[in-house]
Amino acid sequence: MRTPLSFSLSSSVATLGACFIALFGSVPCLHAQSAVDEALPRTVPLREAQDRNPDPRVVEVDLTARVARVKTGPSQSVEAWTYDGDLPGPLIRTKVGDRLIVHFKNALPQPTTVHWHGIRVPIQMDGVPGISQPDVEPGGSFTYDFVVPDAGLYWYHPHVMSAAQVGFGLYGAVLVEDPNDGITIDKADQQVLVLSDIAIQDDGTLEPPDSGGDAGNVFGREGQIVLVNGRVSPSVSLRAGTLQRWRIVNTAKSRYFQLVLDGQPFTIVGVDGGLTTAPVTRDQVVIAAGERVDLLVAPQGKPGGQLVLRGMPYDRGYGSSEFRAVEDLVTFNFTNEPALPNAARPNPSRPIESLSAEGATRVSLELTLVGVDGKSEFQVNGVPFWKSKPIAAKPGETQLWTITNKVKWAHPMHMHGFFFQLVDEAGKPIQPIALKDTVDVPINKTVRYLIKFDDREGEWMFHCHILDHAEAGLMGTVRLGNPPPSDIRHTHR
Ligand SMILES: [Cu+2]
Repeated sequence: MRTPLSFSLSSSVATLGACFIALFGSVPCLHAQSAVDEALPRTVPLREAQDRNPDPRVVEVDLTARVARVKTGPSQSVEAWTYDGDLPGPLIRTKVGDRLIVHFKNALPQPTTVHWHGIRVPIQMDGVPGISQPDVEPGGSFTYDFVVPDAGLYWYHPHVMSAAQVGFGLYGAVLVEDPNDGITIDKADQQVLVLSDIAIQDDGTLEPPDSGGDAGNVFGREGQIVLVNGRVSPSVSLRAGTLQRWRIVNTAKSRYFQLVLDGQPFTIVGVDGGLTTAPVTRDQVVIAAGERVDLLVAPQGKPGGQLVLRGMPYDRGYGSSEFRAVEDLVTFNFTNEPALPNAARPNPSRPIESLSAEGATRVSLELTLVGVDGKSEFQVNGVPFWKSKPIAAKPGETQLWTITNKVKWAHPMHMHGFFFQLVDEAGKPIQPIALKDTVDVPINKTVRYLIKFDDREGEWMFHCHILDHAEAGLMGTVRLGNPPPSDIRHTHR
């Protein structure tokens, strides 16, 4: 039997509230007491992978997925699933055009793979079992080897039992730098921030990935402990007014981050696929699961005082903001030096050729949520992933995608392997032009984008990056060119 699930859910908002709290738990007070100022770093530390190749254009690293006890605060730790024993995994730093070689080993008790979110890799390197490669079995290994063609901040995570494995701690960032991007900011003031959360039970172990049952799938499970580069509410120390560049990725499996800095402005210079055609200034920034932002900010305040970067409650469905606390993400302790005056910020501009909707093939997706045999199912055009047919595309073809969200939950929709450009109802580019691979499709809203496929034939995934939604059906594929048939729909059911 098939019924629109929204009826049964909306009838009992109070029950949902209780459910939400049960799912996400109360937020424990884990804020670390800041140490003396001089002991504090200027940016939140993030371990980097060691490049063991002397060739300046080749970055070659080892990466092992394994269970390890990680510290999340001065007196808290958890046995998490990690890359190289760290939460998050090590930052892989490359320059645009470099060749990246990753010798990956699986020391987990489960099969896994590595997907390189946002990087335009060949299909064989995309990390999707059944399409790209076989599962990397426990004790097995796989070498990822590709060129990083576009500057920007990207990230890596498994594409096997993603909701469970990402939720357990498997994620890390890849920074692809362009030394000539025109942003001259001291290296010491360039910061990569990996935002995530983790769900830890009262007994100190990881929460099972199916906690909360069907309602958990519909809500999209959030961890009650919010992490910034693996730490709870870290503190840094810098001189007030110091101009910084923050490249931020949201690796949480469901949570959105709505950032505010006490009303101080962020200059957003880039998003998923690097710099946009022009910066925009905002006093808050929402980063949906999977998205990235590149922003300039000069935290201001009294010398010797404090300023806190906060995550404000964000409603991504069913009033979910009501069940959340304000999160202190990073505390800035200003030194006693006089504040630097607000200086003009770099104003980088990157030419991006806008795609044209003229002659583009129309593709329409309608996202729905239904109950099937007492179980919630997310559907694209009336079918869950395992019953779907691939969308056909030809090399060189431009498509205009119209995604309509008829669910009372927002969905950050991610396309593997390709960037897209957002357009309005008339098919005209939304300014500034940006290269995106993940876009939030808000509740009851429609998002449109143009996507141009190149000659990397293969079957490419697209899916909601609320990973519980993806696994409950909100996925699909594009069959570009004439790749061999895949059994992806069987491996994902
Ligand atoms: Cu979703």
